Amino acid sequence: MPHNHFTHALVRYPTPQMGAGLTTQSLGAPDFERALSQYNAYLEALRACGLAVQALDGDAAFPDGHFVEDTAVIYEHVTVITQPGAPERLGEIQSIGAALAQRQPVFISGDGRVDGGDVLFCADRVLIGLSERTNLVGAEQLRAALVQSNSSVVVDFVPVRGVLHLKTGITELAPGILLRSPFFETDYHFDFAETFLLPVHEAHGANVLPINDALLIMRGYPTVRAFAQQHYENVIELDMSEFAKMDGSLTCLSLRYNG
Ligand code: CIR
Repeated sequence: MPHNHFTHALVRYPTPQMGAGLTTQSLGAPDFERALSQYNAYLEALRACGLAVQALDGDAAFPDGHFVEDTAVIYEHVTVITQPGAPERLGEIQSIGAALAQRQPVFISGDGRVDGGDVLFCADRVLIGLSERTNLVGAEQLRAALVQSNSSVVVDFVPVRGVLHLKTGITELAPGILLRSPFFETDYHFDFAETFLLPVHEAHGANVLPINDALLIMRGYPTVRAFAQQHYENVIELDMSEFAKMDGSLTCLSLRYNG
């Protein structure tokens, strides 16, 4: 099964409290009504890609709770519930664990910390970013779970500096083609793929989301759109401005998996 083939997505609605979430940006407070309409367009795009979308209600106690990607990692038959690196977000995992209970998840535990935004599935390997949110203990626990599911999987650790998560800094546009933010610094060499370095004003556009035969990209990044159109007939452009104010992008708003 190709690594970007999915049948299901788990999401959680944002709440009017979303502006109280964590952010490193100085872009002002998100407009909730606009965020909701951007979010609904995102869900529509997931459905247009053929995914059955399970949407959980938002929980005002967790203003970052709609960034569900950080709370779990789903790879082939293994589901790992994380321990997000930001203490404010630890409580988000309860409801995600319950929603994924039928997949018999395993859990990052003890001192381990992992944000799913640091986990990038590429065509021939899995990259786990070591960031301010994901530590070595967590990355090793996650690698062990992935290897237990598939003993031939290649898992590399990637030091992450200059951006919040690995996938803020780099994503795989198509097999063997990576898009990289100029702010992302690392000692890891992505020599297994061709890497396109985006201009500074398009840095945030590095987060793209391939699903089945389509590629989701964010609106406002013409270089990204041009690359995307070279490789996909079906490019879906989405306005994510209100989520970007809170360090969010495309991948963070859903957990994709095969049901
Ligand atoms: C946070 O700082 O945790 C949220 N405001 C943004 C999380 C974005 N997650 C992601 O890109 N995977």
